[in-house]
Amino acid sequence: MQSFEVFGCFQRHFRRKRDVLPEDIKQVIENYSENGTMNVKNFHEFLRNVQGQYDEDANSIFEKAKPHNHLRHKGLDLLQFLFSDLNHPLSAIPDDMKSPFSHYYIYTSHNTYLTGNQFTSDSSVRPIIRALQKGVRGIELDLWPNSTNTDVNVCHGRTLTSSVKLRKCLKVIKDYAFCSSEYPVIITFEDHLNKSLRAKVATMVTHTFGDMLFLPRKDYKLTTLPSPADLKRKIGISTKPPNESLESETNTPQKNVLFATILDCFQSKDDSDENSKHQEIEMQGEVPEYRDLIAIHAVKHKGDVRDSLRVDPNKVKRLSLSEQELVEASKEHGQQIVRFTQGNILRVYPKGTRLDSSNYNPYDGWNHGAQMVAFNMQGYGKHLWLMQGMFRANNGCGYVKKPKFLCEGDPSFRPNEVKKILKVKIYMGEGWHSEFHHAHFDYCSPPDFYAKVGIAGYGEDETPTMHKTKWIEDDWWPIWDEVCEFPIRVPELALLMVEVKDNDTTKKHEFAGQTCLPVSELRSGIRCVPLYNENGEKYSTPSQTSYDDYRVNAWRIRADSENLEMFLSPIKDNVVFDKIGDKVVFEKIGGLFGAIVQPSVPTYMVAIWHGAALTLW
Ligand SMILES: [Ca+2]
Ligand SMILES: [Ca+2]
Ligand SMILES: [Ca+2]
Repeated sequence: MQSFEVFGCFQRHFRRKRDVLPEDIKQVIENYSENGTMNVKNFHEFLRNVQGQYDEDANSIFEKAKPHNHLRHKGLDLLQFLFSDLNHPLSAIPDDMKSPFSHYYIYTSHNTYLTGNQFTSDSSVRPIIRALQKGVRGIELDLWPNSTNTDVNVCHGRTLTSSVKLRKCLKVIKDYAFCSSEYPVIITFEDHLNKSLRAKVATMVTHTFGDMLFLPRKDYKLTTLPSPADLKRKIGISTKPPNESLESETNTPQKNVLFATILDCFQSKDDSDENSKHQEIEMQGEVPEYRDLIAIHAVKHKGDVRDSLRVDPNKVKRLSLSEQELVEASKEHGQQIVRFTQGNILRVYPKGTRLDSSNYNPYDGWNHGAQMVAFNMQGYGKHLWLMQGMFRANNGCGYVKKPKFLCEGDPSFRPNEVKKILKVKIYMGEGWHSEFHHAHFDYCSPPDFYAKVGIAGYGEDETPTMHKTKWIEDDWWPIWDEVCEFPIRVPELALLMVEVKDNDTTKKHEFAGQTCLPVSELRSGIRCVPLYNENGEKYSTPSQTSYDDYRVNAWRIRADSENLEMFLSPIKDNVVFDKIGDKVVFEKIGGLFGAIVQPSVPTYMVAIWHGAALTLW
């Protein structure tokens, strides 16, 4: 009863202000619609004059937009269109995919099988599925013998993480590899096996993937890498050839080792670089069927980094460096790293002390052409947002073409010359009111949102402090209407960062959504920018939830039984569901399913306008 009184109070004092709009948007509505409704002709003019979309088929976009517009049968609600997925901020023009593999950044995960931290969390196939669904193309599996030395497990060795069977991991990789991108998946093995288990891995891999495998030439001398287009729907293995791998002495990862020993192992060694001396003995002979599977040979970095970075004209290789080794090497040998990455593959991985699955600045690797900047995808925070932002480019296919100066050297490259001024006007925010409890942000009043806008990028492109808008007091529908400008020197590597927070005077400001967008793909015009939560999960749009979305949600649940309760709890009363094996089967028994599902998957959107005030490139 009391909560109703409070709710009433909110209704009286803080009415929804949908009729209040930024001036520019009011103008557009006035110029291109009649009472907010557009016909095809209005729509065509609007796309051309406001959005700068000259070549698009206005009729087909109009038709696609209309079904969401149930209330108006004749035209298109302009405001509704502005806030729809069809008005997304990125151009969908694909990169050239026919250059050698080394000319692309590859969306790469670190210890892909871990569900949480690097020390005590469970190993599972679920994070592998999730990574593949997000378009991740580099999957890492650490191979260890089981306790009886008869089978191969995947786990983070010498920690308290649980293990999962390699067989299961390979199976889900086969099933999900191309569910969101048809470009090749690279599995990197960190191999702690003996000879007989390697033979077993070879059989398992061949048996599971069959024709999907990208196999190297028999003489092991891959001199130029094929292109991602050449390898569509292929899976490649990259690891150290057996005689360069370590032979584990104890073979079994010890789960009950003392904390001190574990800590020691983290500090002295990182996980893909097996330099732990007592573990290393020479390989006795080799397993040709295992070696034959390795598409890209990995080499171990030891000693002088200049030796590791030496380019062998007769053989392409993959080198792994920890984030610290990379930073250290780039101080003196930046140019050599760039030269190495023009024809070879460099993988960078998080330092071993990141037990909490945090990440590092991906630009340390990208600026030097490192293709595989491996991240803890189950992590969170700004660095992960940048990674996710970078791979929104190129239709999210998991490969992004590196800039020319990194691929082949470009004598005309001037890192200090401003090539473009990006002008961003941030208009308004929308969507929080329907998803959050009225007291979520502030206990006694509506939230006070502000937005932060900035650039992450090469060298000086990085904005030292983000532009912060004024905060709009007590309003679920903030209108900021503020302009900021960013000079950009290397647009190919720049990311536009947007973050929304609730301003508070007494405590830490609450997070309310974020996104990062590749500047080179930004479309001009008034655009709808979907925001993501702290883990980078996307929110979907309530008004557009259809029966298909409902099935997609069900499928997500199947892939993610961990979150089963979270998803199911709000919909339990209206659907019948059943669990058969890993599958959850739904049956709708009444009610509008979309509306019921939606509270657990909110939408936050910010409309922005941007345009290049000055384009010099
Ligand atoms: Ca607050
Ligand atoms: Ca407030
Ligand atoms: Ca507040």
